[in-house]
Amino acid sequence: MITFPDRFYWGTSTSAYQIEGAVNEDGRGVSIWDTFCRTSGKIYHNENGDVAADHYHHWAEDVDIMASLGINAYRFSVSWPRILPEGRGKVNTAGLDFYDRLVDALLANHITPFPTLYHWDLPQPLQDAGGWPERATAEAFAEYAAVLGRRLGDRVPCWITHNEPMVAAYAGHLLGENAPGVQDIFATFSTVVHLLLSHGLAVQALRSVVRPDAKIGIALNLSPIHPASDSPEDRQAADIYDLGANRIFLEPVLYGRLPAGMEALPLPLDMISAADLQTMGERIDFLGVNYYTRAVVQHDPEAFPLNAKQIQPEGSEYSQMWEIYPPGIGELLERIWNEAKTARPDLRLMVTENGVCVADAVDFDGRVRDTRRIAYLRDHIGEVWKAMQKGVPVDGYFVWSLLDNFEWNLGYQMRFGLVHINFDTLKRTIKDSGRWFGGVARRNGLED
Ligand code: IFM
Repeated sequence: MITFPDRFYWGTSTSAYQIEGAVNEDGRGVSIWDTFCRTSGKIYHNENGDVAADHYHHWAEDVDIMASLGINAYRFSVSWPRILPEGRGKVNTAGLDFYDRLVDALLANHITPFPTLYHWDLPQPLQDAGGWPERATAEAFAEYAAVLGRRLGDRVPCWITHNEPMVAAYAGHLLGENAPGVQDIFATFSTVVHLLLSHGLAVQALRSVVRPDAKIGIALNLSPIHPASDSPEDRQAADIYDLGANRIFLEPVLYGRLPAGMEALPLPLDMISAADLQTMGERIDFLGVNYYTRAVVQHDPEAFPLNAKQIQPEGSEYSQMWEIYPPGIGELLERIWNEAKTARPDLRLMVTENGVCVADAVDFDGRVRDTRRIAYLRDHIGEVWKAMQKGVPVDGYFVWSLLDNFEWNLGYQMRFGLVHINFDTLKRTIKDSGRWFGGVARRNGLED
């Protein structure tokens, strides 16, 4: 038996647009994902989040499921357009009431709420005004943080500003695969800058209104980057990939500085002032780490913009979306901690997402036998524990995801949940992995 420290958070993660549905109810405004999903050809089967898992109406049942399993933490995101339909200005009280009820139900069931302020669903009016490439959006985000903090800050002990700014910036503004579907390197860079700036402004805004002992962090998606070979070209490609995937987010957030190597890139770095860097590095209590896989990278002169491309190594095991590589989570946690421990000895780490998309279905007897998901979770939790034995201060582990949900441009075909959703009837069925993870949470550890 591997036992974790007392009060370790065993949680599940979700996000608003992926599960809530109810896009036209109780005064919610339009988000960029509502708009993007209506653009034909952008989403698998032209699906959308209009209903999703209908969590907006099933939230009490979903909380009951977590409580019945023994899960002690829940990371959800707040839909900005439910709170501020125009993005800033008039507050929609009905939207705040929804999250207020959710938070109270979680606390009543001894489940610690971890709200995330932004999981990619920007209010459309802010996009119409220029979106994240505009500095005003960062200022609007801080106003929104203060509105939420004032309403929930007396009870919520842990806050997360952004989820995966890299995806919001790169998939949304470089590749155009996610909302708002822009493809422009400069819009991408200014989005990165304003997301990081808005994170720091939101930390300041939250701290001024929430309870003084509240913990505040950000969730970054990070990966170990491995060169495809020992050649100097591939090693250099891996290094620049690491800069674009990891260091460009880690260093401003943890140390208030730009990473070395940025000056070699053709980017308008002078748009970032010293004061902005200081704001980006506003002190956080914990760093959330979302880990799914590593990246194996090869030099490729055709690959825009870094001359580096990811390859799928032969002989590995794969899920429906990525290589399965459990040692990567330990390698990543150790690396972050080894880099941070001198400058930020009080920093805590949290695995805010880890999970896998593997085909599963409800069997004839009503069970979902998702043994590959159980194996994935067990192997990754084991690697987290090994990193903790080496001194890495990890306080929690959150599975992505509680529910099967809308996997963005891949639609409903990709299932990550511990709970199966029948998207026709909205019936919830706890998968074998859900019961297994509940056992881990109740025992506070892994059985041999
Ligand atoms: O579904 C996403 C989530 O929104 C952000 N992190 C990765 C998950 C799986 O792709």
